[in-house]
Amino acid sequence: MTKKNFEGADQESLDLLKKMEERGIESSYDRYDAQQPQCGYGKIGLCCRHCQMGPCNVDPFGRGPKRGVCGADANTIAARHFVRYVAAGTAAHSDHGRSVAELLIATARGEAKGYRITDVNKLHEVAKVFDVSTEGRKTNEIAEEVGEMALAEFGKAYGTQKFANKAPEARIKLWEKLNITPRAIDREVTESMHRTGMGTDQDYKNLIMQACRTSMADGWGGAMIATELQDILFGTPKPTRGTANLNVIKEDEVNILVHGHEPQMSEMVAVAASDPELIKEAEAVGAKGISIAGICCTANEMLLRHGIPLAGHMKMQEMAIATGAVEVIAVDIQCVMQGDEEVARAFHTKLITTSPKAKIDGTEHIEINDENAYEKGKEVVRIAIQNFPKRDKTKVFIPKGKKSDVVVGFTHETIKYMLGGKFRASYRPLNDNIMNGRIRGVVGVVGCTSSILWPDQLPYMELVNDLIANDILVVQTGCAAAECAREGMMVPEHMEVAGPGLREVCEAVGMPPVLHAGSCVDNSRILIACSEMVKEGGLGNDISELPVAGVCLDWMHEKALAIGQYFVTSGVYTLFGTKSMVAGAPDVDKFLSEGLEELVGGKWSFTPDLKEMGTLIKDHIEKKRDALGINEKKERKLYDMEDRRALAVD
Ligand code: SF4
Ligand code: MSK
Repeated sequence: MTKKNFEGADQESLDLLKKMEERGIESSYDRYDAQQPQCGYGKIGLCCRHCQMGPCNVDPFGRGPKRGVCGADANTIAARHFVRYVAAGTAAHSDHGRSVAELLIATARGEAKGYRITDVNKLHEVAKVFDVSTEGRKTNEIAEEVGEMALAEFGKAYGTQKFANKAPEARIKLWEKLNITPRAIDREVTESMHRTGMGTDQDYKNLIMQACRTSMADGWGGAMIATELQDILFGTPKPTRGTANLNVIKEDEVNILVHGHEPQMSEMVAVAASDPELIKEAEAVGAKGISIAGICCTANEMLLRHGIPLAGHMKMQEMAIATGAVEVIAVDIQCVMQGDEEVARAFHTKLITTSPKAKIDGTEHIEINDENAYEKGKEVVRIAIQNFPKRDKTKVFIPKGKKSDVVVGFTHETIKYMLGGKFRASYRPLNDNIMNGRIRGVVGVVGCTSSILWPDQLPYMELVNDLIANDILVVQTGCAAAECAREGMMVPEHMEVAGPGLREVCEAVGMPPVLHAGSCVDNSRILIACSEMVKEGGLGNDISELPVAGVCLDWMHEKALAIGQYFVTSGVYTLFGTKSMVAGAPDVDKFLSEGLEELVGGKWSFTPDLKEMGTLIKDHIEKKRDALGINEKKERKLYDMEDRRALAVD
């Protein structure tokens, strides 16, 4: 059960939860409590609802049924459960990617008013991946063909995902040998659904191998398409300053929260909010201006590209509305709680859904598509302005606490430029610093926040500080990144917490020891960064040889499992901060945590114990360093000019 202490870390969230309780407004924490005790079978993967002879449960202690009505055993039921999670996560990221491909085509054809091709270099890079010729062609022509090629990745009859060719050669060969190179994205999701239905695939290892292939249709397919094409349209993020926490919501301005995942809607709302005519209208109703702030991964997208403030991560969405100072919360897809509607109703706030794929009963729906986004974005802003005078000032409560500064925007391109310099962008200095031990390794700390943990529990902060103190560079995305951003960990000054080696590198380059790389789909950036590290040389021939790991602590969404699975299948040791979701089937559990490593070089660990997790990560990194032969004691050489040049920023 949730412990309802209202004093502690993340006091801003706690203050708002207290206010919500005083006002009788239900939060996700109340609903989590109301759900207790949750189904024990479901928690460990032993509940099957895949046909009407069920639901079937298998008793993990052997006292009850050992099989479902159809004869499916614990391994089959748990593995099918796992595969369906991965397929759903892949579908979510990939459908997002498909929308971006469609938008790129519409933009290239001049059918999407307000959008433009922002990063032409990126367009040319992606054109190479899709074998689209660029010679003597206009940008729009190239963009249209790149968009068409990206769209074809979803349903092509033959061949495999083009972006998978960005992996190191050894990895590509391994995937081919295991027959897990992802084919068409829709095909992998469809096949997963098929194989997990009643009476089809009933071999847990065979099922998990399909989870491998499906997840890669996400990481090296749909999610990578989303990220790369968003960069073409909206710009590849560069180091940018911003602020983060609930109190970015402004007392004297029209406040609009943008929430969800696809930047299409939020970009246009942001553009509309800077329209001088609308600013005048806002002033006419007594506001000092129009303020946009983000929630969830939309917040990450907007913060990284434009420095637009981040109000909070997933589990803070209801609290942000409960400030009573939000005129409109405009949402698109994924991680939007239906509970927002009830909280908004307790205030003057209008919750507006904008995607035809994601409506909420009882809310206003303004459909935003590629053609009308700019006009509809203005409509959303205008609704917020007209709603401002209805704000009940007696209900407004914006917590005073900290507003953290952040420096964000560390894509794999930025890391290359920052470390290598503009004219010789390269991963060489990063690899060298890993080889000489100043940096022991790199860990991606990514993924969700959930209402299972009360706000004063800050697992990401604790783990990340432990890692950087041990000279491990941390790269973050998603809500995990938002938690550390709010906690003020994404500024160069946070290098104070880092170990001496990492601090030395951060000082030389002027970068934070915790790098914000973007939203959930941007985990694909981490795959590319790992591949580039391998290709740079000195750290083995495959991603599985690198001293790296991937972590998600407070995971809740199916997307997080898909991400974890594609990290594992790409050769990365991946740790999740809960008990195993297939704990009821020890064979499946063992296959995920041991068997897979023999096949794909990556493996899973599940543990809610943060200390244990820290130890597992550090031991793994040292083991990889030993295997690479870079742990042999070398005399610590003082920084010479050559080293300094290698680290210099232009
Ligand atoms: Fe039960 Fe088998 Fe149907 Fe699942 S597929 S609900 S185990 S009968
Ligand atoms: S929003 S999927 S809670 S990271 Fe991408 Fe955050 Fe997880 Fe949703």
